Amino acid sequence: MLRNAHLAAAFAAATLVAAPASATLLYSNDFDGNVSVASGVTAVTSGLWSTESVQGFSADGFSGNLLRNASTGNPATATTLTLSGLGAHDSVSIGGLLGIMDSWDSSNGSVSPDYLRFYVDGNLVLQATFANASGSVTTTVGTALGGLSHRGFNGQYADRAYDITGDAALTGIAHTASSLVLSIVAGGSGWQGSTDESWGIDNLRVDYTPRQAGNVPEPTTLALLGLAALGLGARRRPV
Ligand SMILES: [Ca+2]
Ligand SMILES: [Ca+2]
Ligand SMILES: [Ca+2]
Repeated sequence: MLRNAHLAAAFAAATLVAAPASATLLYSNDFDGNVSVASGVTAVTSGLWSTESVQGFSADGFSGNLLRNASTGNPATATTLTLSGLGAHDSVSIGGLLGIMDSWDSSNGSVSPDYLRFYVDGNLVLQATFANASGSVTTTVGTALGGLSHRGFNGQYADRAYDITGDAALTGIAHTASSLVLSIVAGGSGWQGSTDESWGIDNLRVDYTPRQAGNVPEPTTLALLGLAALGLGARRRPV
């Protein structure tokens, strides 16, 4: 009975401290002047951060202005966000609304491949392509909104919209460093950019999962478990 009581107490303690941590906002930007940065965190933007009206993307929940990156080159000019001063954490997640504008040519279209890539600390976490004008491969990033339809910008071509929040590749990215560099950049040997193909983002957000005591078993918990195991061993010894 004593053994069981010890084990029950030890496992109860382990269960209590191992409660899952919840995602917490690190940074958000609606590109309409509302930027939120977690307390103690510094946000620095670099590369391309120009904004313009969301036009027809308003039907998909975009609002006011969005960041639009229409740069050319391979790779094109990145949109980069550097966050520093992060507290202890185990993972980060990236969310927002993504606009894929005009004549993207997929990875197997007429002037292709066209890729959109997300990097965290220089590591590629997501590579996506979209068959807006030619080709046949389209990556669903998160949840597709509204299908392939004209939303403005270059009126000759249809656009796509996604809610990237919750995308498997952008959620729960293992990360523990005190700084984070998020880069979003288009490229590929078929990337034309400019008004031919571009991308935009609205309501960009980065969340992290603060490390709680229970994310790693505390020494006291291990000691309790050890004591319980010792008790079990003692009980099993022949008298
Ligand atoms: Ca906006
Ligand atoms: Ca094109
Ligand atoms: Ca292209």
